[in-house]
Amino acid sequence: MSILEILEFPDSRLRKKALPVTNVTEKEYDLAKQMLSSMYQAPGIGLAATQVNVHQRLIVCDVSEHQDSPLILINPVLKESFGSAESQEGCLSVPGFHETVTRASEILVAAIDEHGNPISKEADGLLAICIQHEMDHLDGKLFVDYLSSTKRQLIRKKLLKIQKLKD
Ligand code: K2U
Ligand code: ZN
Repeated sequence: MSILEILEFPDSRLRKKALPVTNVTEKEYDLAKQMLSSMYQAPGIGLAATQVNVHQRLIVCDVSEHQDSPLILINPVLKESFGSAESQEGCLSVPGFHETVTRASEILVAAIDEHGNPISKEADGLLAICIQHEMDHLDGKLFVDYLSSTKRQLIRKKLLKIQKLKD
């Protein structure tokens, strides 16, 4: 399974709003499997198609201890959210930075699974955070957008400097 390149902030392609998947085919399933391989290798517990420069509404998550409970959500829609939880978030597209973000503590998400079947998923804890984080990616939103503009600009400047050194 190939490892996909993950776009890094401030790449403007991370700001594109993903389009709904109109038909779930083998192509979408293969993409999801490649995203899961790339996520496990990073390592990470979530990944959105936007991050691998595919602008379709598809996310993957796996918060299990042994990385054996992959969740593929196509066209995810947040139906209900409850409570509030603060957590330290990072992002594979913003490597090396972690900041506190507040999100709903429990959610109910409607989506389509990799076989094209409608599903409804209740989540709390880290999975709820991960799904909300990934769904933000589909709308071109990053966790740094919850920070002050000063903090965001500082992270932007530092990442641009690191990226320039890699060139
Ligand atoms: O979207 C991504 O970049 C992957 C995110 C998913 C995530 C962010 C914040 C909170 C939960 C999930 C992470 O970078 S994956 C890295 C990671 C690994 C273990 C625990 C939390 C985050
Ligand atoms: Zn992220």
